[in-house]
Amino acid sequence: MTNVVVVGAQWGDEGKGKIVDWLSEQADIVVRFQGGHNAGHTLVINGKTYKLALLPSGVVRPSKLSVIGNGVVFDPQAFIIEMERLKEQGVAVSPDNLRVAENVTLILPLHRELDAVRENASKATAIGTTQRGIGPAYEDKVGRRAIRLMDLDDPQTLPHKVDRLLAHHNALRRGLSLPEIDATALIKDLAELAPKVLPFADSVWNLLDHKRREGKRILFEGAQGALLDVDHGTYPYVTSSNTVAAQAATGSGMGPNALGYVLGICKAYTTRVGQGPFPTELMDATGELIGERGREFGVNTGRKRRCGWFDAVLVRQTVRTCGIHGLALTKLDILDGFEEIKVCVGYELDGKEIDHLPAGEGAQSRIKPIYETIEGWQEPTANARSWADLPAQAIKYVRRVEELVGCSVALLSTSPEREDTILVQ
Ligand code: 2SA
Ligand code: GDP
Ligand code: MG
Repeated sequence: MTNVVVVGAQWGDEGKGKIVDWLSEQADIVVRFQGGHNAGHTLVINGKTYKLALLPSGVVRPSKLSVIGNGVVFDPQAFIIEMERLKEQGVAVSPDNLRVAENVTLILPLHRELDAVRENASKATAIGTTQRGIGPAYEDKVGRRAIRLMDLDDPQTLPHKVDRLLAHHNALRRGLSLPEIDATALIKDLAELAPKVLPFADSVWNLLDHKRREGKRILFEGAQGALLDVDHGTYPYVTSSNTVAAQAATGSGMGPNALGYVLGICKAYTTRVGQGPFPTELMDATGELIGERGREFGVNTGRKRRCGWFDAVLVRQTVRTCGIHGLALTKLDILDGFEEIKVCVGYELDGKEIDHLPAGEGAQSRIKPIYETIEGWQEPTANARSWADLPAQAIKYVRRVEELVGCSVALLSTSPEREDTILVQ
């Protein structure tokens, strides 16, 4: 195995956690490179379910090194809570198996508060965020006023950094009628967190560079999906990081030549959680049925996910924006038993046919999907572990998806279980 980048090829929740877990058997190191505890990655191993948010999916395998890269936004409190929850499930997390980039941006309570205040201000302006403080933390990073992990170890510069951060936030908070934050109190809170998180801090770019030279295999674990990318997604209904595969390099401190194979994960249908355009969304009984069968609820927030048919236009686009070499097609089993299945093969925009997602919000809201209808299959694909076990019509569906998106399916997933995965030859 070369290094592998796993990215979501739709709007997230494609089953990245399951696939990263399956692949991590062959890897030495698993690296998160963007997002934060807004991610919700589900792993099911021998009937036991693990839900990860901030921690890389590699932590469930004790012999693997897990890494949180500089491109992540890191909430120290959420980190401590997640480690404790995993400990109760018998998963040990320590600096022996987890390192966090010393230059990672911190999410503070003021970010969470701001995210929630903005989201709850009006329905018209809400993005449908997870309210974890992700956006406000990335804003401070780009605004050059963020507190980073290694700052907790530097009493000389921390007070000045806190002053700079609070000059911005307290002005904002006055405008929102929120109480101002006291610098001394914030410094005290950070000092209490420091001994719990600093032991994990490391020069991650350096560590990964050394490991790579030793021939170790690195698996990069993307969060959310390419259509939630801040540049290439359905802006402004996106997350605040780059979610495309190239971010694996920037978000870990490795050069792009270290990335290797790019595996895009996509569901055999489409889901999205939060606001924003969704051309193939089904607002009917079929959409409800897919959501029910697929158990489509947010891992962290419990929000009901919107469901619709597979959109080949979108996946064809993300195959290109991510440089995807092969796809893992998940949740094929959820389509078992449908008489007919629809696939979106193009869009109509203002009376003209187009073959891509237009960039503008207005145009995105006006596009209409053009469907092709494919005959379904009545025998189950659920729990199939070999290509030979699949009904002929299901194979036809997979082959048609490949043709439409211009990329081959390398893996098929037929249940949440780690082992119900087919390597397509
Ligand atoms: P944010 O919180 O600023 O990143 O939200 C911005 C948009 O990004 C979407 N987003 C997600 N979409 C799917 N899954 C995500 N993770 C959780 C899960 C979500 C949950 O695995 O189920 O528990 O609700 C995720 N994280 C962010 C979000 O819906 C906004 O559209
Ligand atoms: P991620 O964010 O991409 O890691 O995906 P989530 O964990 O948020 O959502 C995917 C859900 O689908 C989880 O509940 C998985 O256990 C489940 N899942 C993954 N692959 C399959 C599959 O092939 N079939 C079925 N039925 N469920 C799957
Ligand atoms: Mg998820």
